[in-house]
Amino acid sequence: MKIQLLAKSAIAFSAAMVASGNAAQAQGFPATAGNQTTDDRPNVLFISSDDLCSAMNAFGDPRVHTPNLDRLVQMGVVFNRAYNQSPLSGPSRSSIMTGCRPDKIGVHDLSGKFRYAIPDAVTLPQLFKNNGYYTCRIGKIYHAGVPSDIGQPGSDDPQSWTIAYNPIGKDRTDEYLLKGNTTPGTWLALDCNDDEMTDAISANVAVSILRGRYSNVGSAYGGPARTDRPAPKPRNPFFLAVGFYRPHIPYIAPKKYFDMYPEVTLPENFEEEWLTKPVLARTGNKWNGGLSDEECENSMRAYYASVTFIDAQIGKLIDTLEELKLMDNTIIVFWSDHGYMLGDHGLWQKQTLFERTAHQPLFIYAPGYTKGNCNAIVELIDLYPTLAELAGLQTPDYLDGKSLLPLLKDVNTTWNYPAFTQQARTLWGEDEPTRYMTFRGDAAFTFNPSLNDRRTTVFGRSVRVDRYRYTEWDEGREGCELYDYETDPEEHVNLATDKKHKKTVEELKALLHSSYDVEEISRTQETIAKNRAAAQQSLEPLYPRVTY
Ligand SMILES: [Ca+2]
Repeated sequence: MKIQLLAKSAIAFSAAMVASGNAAQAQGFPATAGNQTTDDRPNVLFISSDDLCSAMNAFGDPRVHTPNLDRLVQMGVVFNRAYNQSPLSGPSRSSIMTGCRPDKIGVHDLSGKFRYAIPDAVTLPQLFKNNGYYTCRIGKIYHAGVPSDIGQPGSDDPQSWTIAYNPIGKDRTDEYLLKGNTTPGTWLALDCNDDEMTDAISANVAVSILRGRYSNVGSAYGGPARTDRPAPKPRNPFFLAVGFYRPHIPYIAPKKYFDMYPEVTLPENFEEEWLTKPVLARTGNKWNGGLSDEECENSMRAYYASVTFIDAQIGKLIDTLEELKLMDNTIIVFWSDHGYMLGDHGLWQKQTLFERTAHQPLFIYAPGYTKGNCNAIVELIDLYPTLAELAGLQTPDYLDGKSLLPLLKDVNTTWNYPAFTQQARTLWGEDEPTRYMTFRGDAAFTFNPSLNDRRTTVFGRSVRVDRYRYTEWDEGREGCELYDYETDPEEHVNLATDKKHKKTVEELKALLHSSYDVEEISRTQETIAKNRAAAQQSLEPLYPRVTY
């Protein structure tokens, strides 16, 4: 399916809006425990990390130290098989925050905006804000270029927040010291304290906001904290979104975190396996970017160091919830926008439809609900209805996800849903080289897709079920993939053309095709073109870009 961007007629998108201000009472929460607001509805601490795969102890990989996440996952539900809807920041984050698949909101690249498809969308934090919550963003929640948008709002959605902060730290200002290559990833071990780093500043801002809301912090004129009287209770609960920028490239962390990883091991791979996979399944035309094992190991070490650095910042947030006695009425969510290739299949970074990037960590702690490991297949679009139901908020009727509350009550409850993930590829001619080009005969594609009127964009679409993953590139015209995780957990053997799996391929093909409607997608693109033109004044730019 090729995307055509020129609008011929306007097709209105039907989006029923949420009823605001009529929130039902939250379910499942102890009524009086902890340091509550005068409003008994639960708080939400919404923590995200950028480009974080599940390579860490808390999510089953003991090679990477995560003592604070280890502590957290003892309290709630770890979703072992959670999948994103597109392994690229812009589409994935737009999908998570609107609760819609990328096709419905027409966001497939880094410049897409969901409000072009659904101008009156009510985002997840906006739903909470509309229902009386204090909603706050710190750092990267919607798409922001890293590192270019650190300190900037990026593609933020101001309607979502009561207030937003854009921290900037030494990692941004010392980038001139970077080492390594863009692929697999530039890196830097900084001789600095955590608190000089952007993500540590984000955590510190969050801590200050929480203490400001729940502690007796003293007068505005420098007087001492009034420990002789109880802290005032805020009138409304919070939805606090703390979006960390790391471990996204450049992999930067204080040196002490690098020292924790004197040795790393690259995955065992077989270059010949590329011969069995469609060309569009890859994001490069050179195995490991043509780099030596030592260069790849340096990047892997830096990635691991960045993950452990992020873990330390998460520790500050948990400590503060405990200090302020907020654990009994605060939901904690931890997610990443997608996974990450660390040399798997000779590839690095994202924008593939292999398990390593379609999958990412997901953790939910909800007081009064269960804890443990959940093996059900879930999607990141499920977060929106889940959090809304936990807080007793009525959702818009156009959401694509489903509430995970049954799994938060019983991780083993019957759950038989597939997960769908897609990735756009914009094709280029040989006469227009880009540094991310991957040749395939007389054409090539860019690492970052770019939907425009001059180039053709095609999709890879993938469905994950209990045992298999089935993927089509350009609806099969550019190849198909089938992996059997029971016999081949690392996806070395593509079984799509194996006659013994013909019936499985047919079933999964039908399931995959049922997940999207080409005509509806085309209508959405027409709506986007119309709304983009009509809303030029109000939607662009959301913020002027600041030059330091
Ligand atoms: Ca990302």
